Amino acid sequence: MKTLKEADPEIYNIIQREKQRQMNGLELIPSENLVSEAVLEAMGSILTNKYSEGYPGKRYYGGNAIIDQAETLAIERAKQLFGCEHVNVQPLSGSPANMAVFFALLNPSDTFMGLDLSCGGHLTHGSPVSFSGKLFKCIPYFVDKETELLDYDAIKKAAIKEKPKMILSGLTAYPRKIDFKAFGEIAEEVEAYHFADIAHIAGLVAADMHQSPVPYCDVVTTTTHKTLRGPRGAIIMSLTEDRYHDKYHSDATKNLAQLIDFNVFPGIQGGPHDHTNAAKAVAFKEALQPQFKEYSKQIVKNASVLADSLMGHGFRLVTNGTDNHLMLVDLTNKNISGKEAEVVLDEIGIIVNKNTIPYDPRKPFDPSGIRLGTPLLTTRGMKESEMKSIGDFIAKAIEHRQDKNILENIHNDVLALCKRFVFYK
Ligand code: DSN
Repeated sequence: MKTLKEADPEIYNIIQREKQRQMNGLELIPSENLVSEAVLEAMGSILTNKYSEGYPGKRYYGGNAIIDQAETLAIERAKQLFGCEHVNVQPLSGSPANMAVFFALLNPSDTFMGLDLSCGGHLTHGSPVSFSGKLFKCIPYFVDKETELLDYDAIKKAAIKEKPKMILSGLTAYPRKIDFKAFGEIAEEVEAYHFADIAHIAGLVAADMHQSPVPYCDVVTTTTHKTLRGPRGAIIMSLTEDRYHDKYHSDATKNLAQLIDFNVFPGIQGGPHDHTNAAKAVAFKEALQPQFKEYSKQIVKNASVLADSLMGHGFRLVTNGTDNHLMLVDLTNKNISGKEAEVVLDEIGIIVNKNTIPYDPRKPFDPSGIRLGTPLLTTRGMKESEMKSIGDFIAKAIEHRQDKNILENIHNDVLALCKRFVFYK
């Protein structure tokens, strides 16, 4: 970054300091990852200079023949990776991708079902503070109070009663596998669209470490920067034909794929970010390599070992464990809130996020839990033994949170571990 260093030392220094922070800490936020130098280079390329409103072969600006090739590569690789019929690679991020799907499938005030935020859903799955809850009627479903698992019978009963036009499956803080087939069957029974948001688990799906929703869905969205390990952004996958066209779109002339595209651009976005879309193509190529399967397997193994390590120290995990990349720790029995734990851990270089647990008696800004995940540390090359140590560090730090000397010692252990796994030199 020689040029940046000279032109804008302030920003250059901020980037250097953030790089040091990323390398000197243990980032356990399950939605974060580290992208390759190749992805960074595509993102930082001159493709950022172009305007390309429209789609390959149908642009509103001249000079797009080369950009068309990049976007087409991204589309074709995504199709290969997920085995889907149609892909739109232009969404700027997960929320806009979801918004385009809502606008494509529903009319304002239409009813849909989504997993409540407090039980592991996302803001765009019907929260009253998001467009999804403001413009549409959300009937939330919840996890079972005892098992903390999705209860497919209860979801089916609610679907039969409420007759939603769309059922949204997906998670941001649910530590178990999702049965997309079961969701698909429920949706089919009530003639609702099935829309899955696989932002968190897309990398696991691509690597066959999680059931794919693609055969059981009308539409699937994912961000590209979480387990998929690409640039910040999103894609929308869909069937080409609209299964419920006559029922819901009898006056429309577009099939499902065209509806999705039309609602991304011109519906909610203008020009695509061609540099990011090229970086998506690079990340999809990486995810198509056999090493990516190994990486995804290791994410899940690491999460399982970290979960066991924490439970061994007396932490209660929501659902008593994990079978994906993340876990939710209920801190109630440790007499510390999620917010306090986040701060204590931050001070010793362990980065987590406070999170509600299902049926949390506390408020979202100071909830009972923390959420941890292993995609980023797995990218750094850490394996089972490091996960076991990280569980020990967390337990010791929380137990001795008033003891500055002990905290300093753990911080030194964290730094020593980080130095063994430097990703960005
Ligand atoms: N903000 C993301 C997460 O952390 O789970 C969801 O989009």
